[in-house]
Amino acid sequence: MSTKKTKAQPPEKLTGIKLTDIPESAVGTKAIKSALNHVFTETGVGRGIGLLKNLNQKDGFDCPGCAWPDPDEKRAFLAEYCENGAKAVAEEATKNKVSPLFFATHSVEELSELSDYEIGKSGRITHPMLLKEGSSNYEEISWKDAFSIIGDELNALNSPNEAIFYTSGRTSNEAAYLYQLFVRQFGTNNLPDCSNMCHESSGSALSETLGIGKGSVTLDDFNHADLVIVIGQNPGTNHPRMLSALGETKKNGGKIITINPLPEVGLMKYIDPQNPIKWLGKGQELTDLFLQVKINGDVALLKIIMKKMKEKEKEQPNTIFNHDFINEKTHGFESFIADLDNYSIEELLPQTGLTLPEIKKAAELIINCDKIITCWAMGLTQHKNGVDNIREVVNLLLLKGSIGKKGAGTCPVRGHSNVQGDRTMGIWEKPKENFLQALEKEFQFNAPRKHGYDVVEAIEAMHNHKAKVFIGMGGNFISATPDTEFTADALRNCNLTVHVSTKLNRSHLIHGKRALILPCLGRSEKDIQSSGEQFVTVENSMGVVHQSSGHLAPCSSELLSEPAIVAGIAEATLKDTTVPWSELITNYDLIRNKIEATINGFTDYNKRVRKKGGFYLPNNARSNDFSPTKTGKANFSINVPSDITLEEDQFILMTIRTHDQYNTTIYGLHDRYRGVLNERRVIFMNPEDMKKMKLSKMDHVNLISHYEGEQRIAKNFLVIPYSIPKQCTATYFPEANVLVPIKSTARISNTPASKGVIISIERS
Ligand SMILES: Nc1nc2c(c(=O)[nH]1)N[C@H]1C(S)=C(S)[C@@H](COP(=O)(O)OP(=O)(O)OC[C@H]3O[C@@H](n4cnc5c(=O)[nH]c(N)nc54)[C@H](O)[C@@H]3O)O[C@H]1N2
Ligand SMILES: Nc1nc2c(c(=O)[nH]1)N[C@H]1C(S)=C(S)[C@@H](COP(=O)(O)OP(=O)(O)OC[C@H]3O[C@@H](n4cnc5c(=O)[nH]c(N)nc54)[C@H](O)[C@@H]3O)O[C@H]1N2
Ligand SMILES: [Mo]
Repeated sequence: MSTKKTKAQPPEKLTGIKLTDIPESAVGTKAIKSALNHVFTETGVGRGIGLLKNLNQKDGFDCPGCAWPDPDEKRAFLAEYCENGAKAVAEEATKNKVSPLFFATHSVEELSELSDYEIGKSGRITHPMLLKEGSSNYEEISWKDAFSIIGDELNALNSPNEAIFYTSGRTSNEAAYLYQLFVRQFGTNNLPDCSNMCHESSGSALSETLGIGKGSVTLDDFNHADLVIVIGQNPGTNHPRMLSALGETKKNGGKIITINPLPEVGLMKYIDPQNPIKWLGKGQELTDLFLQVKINGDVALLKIIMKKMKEKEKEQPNTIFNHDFINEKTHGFESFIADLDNYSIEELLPQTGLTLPEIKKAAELIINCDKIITCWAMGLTQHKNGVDNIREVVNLLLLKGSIGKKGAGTCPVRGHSNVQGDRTMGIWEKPKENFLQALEKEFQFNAPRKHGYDVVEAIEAMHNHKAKVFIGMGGNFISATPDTEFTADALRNCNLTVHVSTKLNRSHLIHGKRALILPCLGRSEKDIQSSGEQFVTVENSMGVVHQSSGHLAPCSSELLSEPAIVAGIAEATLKDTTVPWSELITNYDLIRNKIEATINGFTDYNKRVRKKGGFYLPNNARSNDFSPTKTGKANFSINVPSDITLEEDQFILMTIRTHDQYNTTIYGLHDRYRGVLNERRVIFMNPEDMKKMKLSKMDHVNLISHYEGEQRIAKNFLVIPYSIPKQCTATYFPEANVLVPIKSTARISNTPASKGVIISIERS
């Protein structure tokens, strides 16, 4: 018996780095080779081909890789996948199994010594498992007993608000809907989700300014745009299928501006994966203008651009701004435009790290275009002023009237494949009143009104012993969240930690007094219930709801579907519930009927979702209607540039993804597009900064973060000289999460500022 603390952070050991040239373009044959390699090694050739054939086809399953939409019409056989999508499905369809025998022969302590890569490669979990109090190994448990443990622990709490119900973004609409319904019938809104760490800043900014927390564009808009601005996003790695859309923009004469501290390979040049003839060539140039902005210099940059536009408008009145749109559709123009005078270019310019002529070029491009799309991801959201970043993007679009028309609008590119759908289904700690009323009417109960905890608040509550049970519907909480050691202590304080998972991950090893692992079916697997084979539904980044059905045999006969697991927990917990949980599981059409009855936009859900390609949800911003905002109009807003000040020897650190990981799932140890192979513990630095610090390539360093007098340390990283602005650095998460202070979050959205960590660097 052991109660030793398990390791919350990945090992500090280095793995044997190899540096290579940075490739000139993204995708192409190398990507296809890498994809097939991952698929066939993990799954075997037969299962592998079956997998790829069905990926993102209209009658196949939705790629769990990202939320980028599929073309509405043409879909090429074996083509609507990308290298990283293929890796994602290979990871799930692996032949490796984590069985009860595996757990009997590996203690939690021993497993926690492994790297995240090794933990993930152990394979798929095959049976429900229990870690008893004081025990060193997980043991097999029946589903029935697992559900009663959860029910008993939940019912023993002093208040429902002492339980946390986390969701990651792969959960289907059906499972998410049942989950939030169960949680609200239990009596709390403690429904934090991965969105809190992801696009929460986008949701906050867009709801306030445009009246909908989602993006406004469709895939077809990329065919019609004059200009696409890609800011704070690395699609070459994280949304490779987006490169095809950008390729279409270019083909139709549109331009692309990229704003990023790093010259990310995919954005510079790419080779169309769907056009084998082009694989032989050098690839297509994507970016017309690259602005290598300093980390968190975006508001300053956008303000300079808009000041330049304002100057031009003064010179040539009524030619630059879209006054018809501004007058008819917006609110707050006068005060916004006046506020621009509060900043001088001289004061803003150093924050951007750019030259004025470069920025003028961007302003000119913008001035000359009417149909502008702006795409963004974590480079904007995960900053203290993350909400400001996005509202400033909206200001720019509003000045040009570039929203609610073809070829123009907002495009927050989502991460997890159903993270947007989960929100639509009510996974939110701050539910809207009309949604709760609809639930109450349909299910005859009193829904709680008090707002629940978001991710950061949930961690703090567990740390303060205010929350005692943690349930995770997917995800990897310990490795995804900030301030690793603080969060680990928070989880260790719990009476019970439960994870509904496909694969083993570190969150199973950083546990409460007791812990449960509940293994579920993955997206690629057949889901058979008493009425027959089921499909689930998901919503992509552009608001299209469609089917997803797996074709592979489940990796173990013991697995339950996520909806069935929720129903099991609900029945074991709720004494008198008005929901026929078991019956709803027999046929998911019944769940969809309930969704239709309570959520807007799902009329004829079961019929419409059976049409190939699915259907679009209503989107007011897309329809040029901003009435849902507080003013009834699209709102200009006043935003502040970065307030980060660095001391002489300090740097700003962004924690980003390699080309070989999916969030906390580490597919491999390479970051091919940045020329780093077989090592994750690296820090990218500007060569001049290195000189100043007397650091050489491959020197070993420790990273120390500084926040309100507190210090946090991550040890043993290798210095890599890279094209990055001065005083800016980059490394990977989850290794660097230990440096992100729990209290360092974005205003309004409370998203951890994991792209804006202040660090110093010391030799190790
Ligand atoms: N293969 C793969 N695909 C994924 C994921 C994955 O891990 N692997 N994760 C999924 C998820 S959940 C998400 S949310 C998305 C994430 O997709 P991204 O947001 O593209 O992912 P990050 O690696 O966090 O990259 C952030 C980008 O923003 C830039 N950046 C950082 N700070 C700033 C800044 O201050 N200003 C500007 N202008 N740029 C900045 C970085 O240089 C980097 O290019 O991808 C999804 N898709
Ligand atoms: N420092 C730093 N931290 C970050 C970020 C960053 O950029 N920097 N990014 C943040 C972002 S954008 C996000 S979205 C979060 C991600 O946070 P999470 O969503 O919590 O993390 P993931 O790594 O995506 O979760 C992976 C786990 O999900 C489980 N899983 C996979 N598929 C399924 C399934 O179909 N069903 C179920 N039940 N489980 C499944 C597997 O067990 C796997 O180990 O991390 C955030 N953390
Ligand atoms: Mo995300």
